[in-house]
Amino acid sequence: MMTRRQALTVAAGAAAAILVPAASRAADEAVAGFTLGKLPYAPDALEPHIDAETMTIHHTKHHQAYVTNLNDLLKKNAPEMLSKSIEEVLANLKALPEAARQGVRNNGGGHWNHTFFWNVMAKDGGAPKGDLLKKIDESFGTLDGFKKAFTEACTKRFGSGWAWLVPGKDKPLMIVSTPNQDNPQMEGGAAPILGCDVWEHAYYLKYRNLRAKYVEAWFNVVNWDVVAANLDKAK
Ligand code: MN3
Repeated sequence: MMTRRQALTVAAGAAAAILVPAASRAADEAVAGFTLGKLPYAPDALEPHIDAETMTIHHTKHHQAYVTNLNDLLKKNAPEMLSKSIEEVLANLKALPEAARQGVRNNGGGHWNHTFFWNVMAKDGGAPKGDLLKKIDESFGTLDGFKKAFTEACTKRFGSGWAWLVPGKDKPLMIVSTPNQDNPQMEGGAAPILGCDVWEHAYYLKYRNLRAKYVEAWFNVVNWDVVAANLDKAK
């Protein structure tokens, strides 16, 4: 479904732009800002592991709210940032007015994290193989050893946050966890190659308080080809 913002952007590029009152266009569309991307699959594609209702609310309400709030904060506090990439915004939080910094961190982080999250999931995500599997084995013993350690990072995260798989220092890969909508690269760390959203909004409708059950099911929809591609990019 096209949002009003997208509709106006399309209209602005066509002759139909003249039908949009100039005043509202100037106020709303001076800079388009960030937009909610489409899911790379249908909302019910990850059933039964991730139910369609959770997916729809998570994408169209939660993720959309991060995008809307991010745009509002930047419009008020740093409009020049609206034309940057989300990576550039998150790498330059210190350049923002202090009053907006935490909000941009939360909502900009939310936008980056969720865009990443949708793309590391798929209906038939397969299994890790090749160099990725080798690095998982070297780092965690076995794939099951990795799943156990990753699940522990998910369940031990107190409150809301994320668990991530990132390139390591002593070993090829390591697991880290971040609170809220932070991610490992915000503090100058490595870009993650896999991440799991452990906010209650990601699982509560289907799994209630059972976060470990959600993570167990989530492993069935990890898109291992994308994780392998992320690892290649990190090299
Ligand atoms: Mn979420």
